[in-house]
Amino acid sequence: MESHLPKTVMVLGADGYLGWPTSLRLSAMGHDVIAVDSLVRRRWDREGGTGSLIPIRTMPERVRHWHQVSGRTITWAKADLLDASALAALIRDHRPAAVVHFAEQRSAPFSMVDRYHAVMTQHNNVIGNLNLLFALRDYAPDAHLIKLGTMGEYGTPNIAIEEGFITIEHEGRSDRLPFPKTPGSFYHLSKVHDSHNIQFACRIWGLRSTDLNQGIVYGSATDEINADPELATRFDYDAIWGTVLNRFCTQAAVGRPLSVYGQGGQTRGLLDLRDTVACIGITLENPPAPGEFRVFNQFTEQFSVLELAERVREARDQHGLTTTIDHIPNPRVELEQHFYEAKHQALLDLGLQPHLLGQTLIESLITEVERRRRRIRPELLQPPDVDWRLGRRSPLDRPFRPRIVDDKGDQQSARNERRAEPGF
Ligand code: NAD
Ligand code: USQ
Repeated sequence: MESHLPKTVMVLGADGYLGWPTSLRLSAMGHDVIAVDSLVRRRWDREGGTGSLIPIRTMPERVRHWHQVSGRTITWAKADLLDASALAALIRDHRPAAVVHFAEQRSAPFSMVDRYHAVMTQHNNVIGNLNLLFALRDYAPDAHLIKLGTMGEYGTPNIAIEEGFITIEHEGRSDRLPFPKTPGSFYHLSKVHDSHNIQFACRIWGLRSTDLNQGIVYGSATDEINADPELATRFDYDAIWGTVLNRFCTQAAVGRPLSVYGQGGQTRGLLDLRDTVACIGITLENPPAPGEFRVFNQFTEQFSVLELAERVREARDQHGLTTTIDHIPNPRVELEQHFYEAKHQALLDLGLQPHLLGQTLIESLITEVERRRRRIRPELLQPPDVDWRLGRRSPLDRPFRPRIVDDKGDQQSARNERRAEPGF
């Protein structure tokens, strides 16, 4: 899809699983993409001993290679959203028409390790997002902020989930209010705080924003990556960063049992990586009005965790391969049997054509993983050692000294961040 109106678009978190393929897609659409990332995720990997199954290039290599194969330029800038002045300078210098904000700590288990990780997650996400709101107010108030939220903001209420808002009648009066939120981790809570801050900024400063409450993403392919594997994005499979279907496909590829937590009745919205990049493109082409805060639920199908495991098992059965499913004690505090019905109409109405999860897709994902079989580190497929009630369970090989992330100015925070205790 080529854009009718090429724009300057800033992608924050451009080195990540979703940010990189989105940067490629937006550039392919004809937009001028400014790719920004602090590279903190690569640091968290180094410190925690995790890593992408699919090898990924550095950001300078990525943008250079994209230029060679497409002739298009993605401008790369290393910056931390916690550094308010650096972020404001970027917004001031580029005056983007839109900002796509992926740049957050995105793992629920990582945020539940201990007090330090909970504070660090909320500090990174909430303060980074606040810094962005102020930079937009001051230097690009008309820009469209496309913010990645999460379906997990809503939790699993016993009523149908609307797209962001619900009309409530109470004591004879009625109002359209934000849908109630019951998130399941300190990470998911950080997204709720972001949503409130963005909605407030739209109300008081007239900013415009789309909050994309996205489900769990799976897959590693997009049109741009398929055309050139050198442009690959990261693929996580460990118990901290690996999301459920990517993890099950990796387990299946090496003949390990699929790790269903508890009964597996936990139901979630999911989508293909190709649909993530399509949704961002569609959202960008259809901006909200000034002052408008709108919410789209960004997923295409809902499955229980056990259904996902069974789908993977069936796909393997087709090839005469036996896959077992393990029910391991659930380290999280979450409902394992519950009602779930989440609306997701807005993006379909704007033209999204979903790629649905079929056996062929699961097989191609497993085949992609099998190609990297030798890079799979069995210890990363172990059950998680982060428990929602107790934090990290395994003994540490040295005393853990959590640091306080203070708020004495951004530089100080950034320094604390760099000095902070490694990983988990
Ligand atoms: P990721 O960890 O692969 O990428 C996030 C990127 O943001 C990393 O490259 C990291 O270095 C960068 N970053 C983090 N904090 C930063 C900061 N303060 N300043 C600058 N850069 C920073 O994660 P992802 O899977 O690509 O997720 C991207 C976004 O989408 C996140 O906000 C996440 O909450 C949301 N999301 C992801 C999924 C999913 O299944 N992956 C589902 C729903 C929502
Ligand atoms: N689960 C298993 N086995 C596993 C891994 C997970 O049973 O090996 C279960 C979990 O208990 C949970 C479900 O699968 O019930 C989803 O877990 P997940 O790790 O795939 O997803 P989650 O922690 O919710 O987080 C991921 C992304 C996050 C994003 C979120 C979207 O890491 O950035 O916001 O998906 S959503 O779930 O809609 O909130």
